[in-house]
Amino acid sequence: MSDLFNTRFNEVSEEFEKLVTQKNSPEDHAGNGIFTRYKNPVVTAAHAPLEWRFDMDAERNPFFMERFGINAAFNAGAMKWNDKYILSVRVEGYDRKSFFAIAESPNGIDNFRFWEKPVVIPQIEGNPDTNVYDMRLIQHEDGYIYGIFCTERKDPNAPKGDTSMAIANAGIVRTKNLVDWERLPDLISNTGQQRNVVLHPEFVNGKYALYTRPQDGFIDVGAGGGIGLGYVADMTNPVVENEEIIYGKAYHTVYELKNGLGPAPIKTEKGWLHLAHGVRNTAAGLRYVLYLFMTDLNELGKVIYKPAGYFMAPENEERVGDVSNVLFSNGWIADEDGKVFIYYASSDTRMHVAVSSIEQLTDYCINTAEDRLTSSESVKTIIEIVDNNMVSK
Ligand code: M1P
Repeated sequence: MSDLFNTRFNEVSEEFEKLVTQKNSPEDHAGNGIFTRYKNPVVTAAHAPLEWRFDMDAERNPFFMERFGINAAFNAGAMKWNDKYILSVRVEGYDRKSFFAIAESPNGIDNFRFWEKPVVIPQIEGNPDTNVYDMRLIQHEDGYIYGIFCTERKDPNAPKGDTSMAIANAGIVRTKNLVDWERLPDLISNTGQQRNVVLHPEFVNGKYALYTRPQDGFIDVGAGGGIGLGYVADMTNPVVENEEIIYGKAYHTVYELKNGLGPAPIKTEKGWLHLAHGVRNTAAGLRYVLYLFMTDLNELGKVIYKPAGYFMAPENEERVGDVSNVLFSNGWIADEDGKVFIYYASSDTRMHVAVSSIEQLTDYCINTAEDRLTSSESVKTIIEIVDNNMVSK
């Protein structure tokens, strides 16, 4: 082995071990009482195993040079599996292609390590995916773990010379061990393109319930948009029926331009707890924030609590990345003791965690006023809080 190879191998390995074993701790301020952010990102591009990136043979790689660059690690699905906290991370190479890889932590807040190899997603014959991303992991009561993700392909009707027009749809895989994945047909819906599709974890009248996000174009939702709910009789022939918008976009809100569901909802005594993202346009480009809402336990399509505005927005270094000013989440884990780990990505670049509880999140949803859509109504909300405080003095 050459000296250069040895020196670089040792340096790079040491840096890697230091990063993946780094302890995480809560931020040092009182916060808002709703959740606690943790200081360090939990998964980054630099967490990608060295074996994926380097040829470890000194003869073939005397400079110990990277052979495959990883650009980002973000938008991860999440679940608890054999007492471990599991993320299905969207890993993106320098070549712009995303793929999924499972990362595992013993405590949910640090020490995330990727499994040996990325996930192999079987391809649909004659219709391969160009790019795949944003997998939601859902443990369904039918016994399978489903991975619902966005599959993107070039639009066959793109005018000559247009190299960016694409079509998004929901790809579906399922597994029982997170290693061997069975590919099912892509979602069949008649409301245009689909992204941010999520499977509800329980049957509803014997059918699978799916949250959708119909859109007229690849980026713009157009006249479509909003979080939809539809039903599928058989996941091996996933035709969506009776799709209805349950949470639409609205003027002068944080979801004015578009919105989409994050992870599958968490069942609580007070209703289904949902985490979603809302998008608005600004002079500096699109701004993505996270918001919460709750739906009725028996009537899935009925929104019962709708706190105004955002629950989390990009802060400090979260604001900067490949696509700046973006928070996006498609994974959370509710522990048996009620603690909730919210995994969110910042600016399409890295993964973070914030910790809360079912009690805190439902309290937030139930007791935060709705958006009454005008400045004067917001002032009234504040005055109501002030007046209540005066009465209770
Ligand atoms: O770049 C921000 C996000 O944009 C898309 O989300 P949506 O369809 O809701 O606009 C997705 O590409 C997502 O991966 C990305 O984080």
